[in-house]
Amino acid sequence: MKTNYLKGVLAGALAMVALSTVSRAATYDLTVDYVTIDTGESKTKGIGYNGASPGPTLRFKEGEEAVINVTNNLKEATSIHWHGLILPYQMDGVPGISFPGIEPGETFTYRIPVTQSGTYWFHSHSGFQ
Ligand SMILES: [Cu+2]
Repeated sequence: MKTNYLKGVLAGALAMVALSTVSRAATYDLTVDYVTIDTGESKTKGIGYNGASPGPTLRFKEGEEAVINVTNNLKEATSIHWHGLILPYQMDGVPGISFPGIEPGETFTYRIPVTQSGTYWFHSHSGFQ
């Protein structure tokens, strides 16, 4: 009886180790919005992410796949370029070259295998956004 119990505990522990080595995707939902940018000295209209500028910090772990759903709430096409990230060219976010851009009301899903560490920034690659 006790042996069976120990076997069960061991199997459970092995299953947990196996699960922890599986790379999971970090998923984010981003909206692109018209926002008011307040510098503290002046206010101006601009474009932000999830209703704010600067937008949120996205955190990923090396070895996982980042999934970022970007919904365009603007009245014009937009895009996101992941500055400095090594990624498949279709995910590079340059409209007319690596993908068609994100039209108003549309959602585009970026899928990025995270193969590096560091701190980077993302920005639009559409017009003067
Ligand atoms: Cu850039």
